[in-house]
Amino acid sequence: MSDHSVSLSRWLIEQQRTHGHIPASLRLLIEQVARACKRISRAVDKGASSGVLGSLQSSNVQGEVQKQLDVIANDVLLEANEWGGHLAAIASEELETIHPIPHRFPRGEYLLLFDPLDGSSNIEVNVTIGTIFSVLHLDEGVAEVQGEHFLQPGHRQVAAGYCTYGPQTTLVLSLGHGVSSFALDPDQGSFVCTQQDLRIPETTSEFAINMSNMRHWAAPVRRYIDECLAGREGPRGKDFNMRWVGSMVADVHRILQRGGVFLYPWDRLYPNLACRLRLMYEANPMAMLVEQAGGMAVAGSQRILDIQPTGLHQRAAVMLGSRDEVERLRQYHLEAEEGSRPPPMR
Ligand code: AHM
Ligand code: MG
Repeated sequence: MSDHSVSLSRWLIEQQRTHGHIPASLRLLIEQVARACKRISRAVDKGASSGVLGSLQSSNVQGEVQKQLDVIANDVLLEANEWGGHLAAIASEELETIHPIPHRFPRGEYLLLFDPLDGSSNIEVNVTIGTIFSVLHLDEGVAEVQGEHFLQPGHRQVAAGYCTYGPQTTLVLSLGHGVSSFALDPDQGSFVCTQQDLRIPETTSEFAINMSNMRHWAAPVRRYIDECLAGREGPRGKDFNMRWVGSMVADVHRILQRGGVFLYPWDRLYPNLACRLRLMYEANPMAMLVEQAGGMAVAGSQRILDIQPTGLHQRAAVMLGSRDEVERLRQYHLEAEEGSRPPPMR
């Protein structure tokens, strides 16, 4: 199914016929998220011409200055998803507490989490940004949804995805049976399936990290990057290339297409925050996509999807991408934890 004529709606129906695992309410949820992403894409496209660029006076729960488009994207996602009867509650990187579904609408069985506009520092410079989302199932028998009901480890995600707003608007999605990619056809105004069963190459010689934080990294990450930088003459015996967009969606999208490894590790720069990226809105959905595409995602020695969350807005170290490199990083962290350091792997 890669004739570019299969719409997202048809793809969802065909997935259900093939696997029998997609309830109608989950289909509606995905379609509503996709519809919201189309509206956000339009707002991003219009950019300066419609006066939506620039910062607001407000800060979000993370203490970060909000951009106008952060707030617009958040409102669009809330508005598109609260009326359909498929959700019990919503959590957003931009909101301090959860957003229960208003009583005037029926309540559904799913929980939706999102980072409405990832990479927002790139908005003004016209570099790819995106929306990241994660879907969980609400446990049975919950009368009133609270923040604690969202605190499920990432391996319990029912679906995860992101939409990039760049040269093309691309939706990448997993419902737990592989990863598919959809391009927004601007003529039809609909997403069409362009890639099925995306696979991340196991080996790579490309890494993505913010090198300016090098002095703040922990020893295993320093060791890994030092060895990459040593190139052909070093212990890895090959040269590496580096890319860093500064939008996780864009960096992960590149890795899903051609391999690579993405690192936002713990560093001393954010000692009180314990890392830059958020577990529930960024690390978990991306880890699910990467694992579903045959890659790996760890926070050090631990698999990201096994972290038991303790807070809605908690942060996590993120190392994900091509299996061989992420496994090496995991080994380096294990060795550091055990206090031994055998000769570097080749
Ligand atoms: P945001 O969700 O507020 O945009 O922050 C997350 C972004 C990621 O997309 C990106 O990988 C990282 O922050 C970039 O960080 P840095 O500014 O250190 O390069
Ligand atoms: Mg983000």
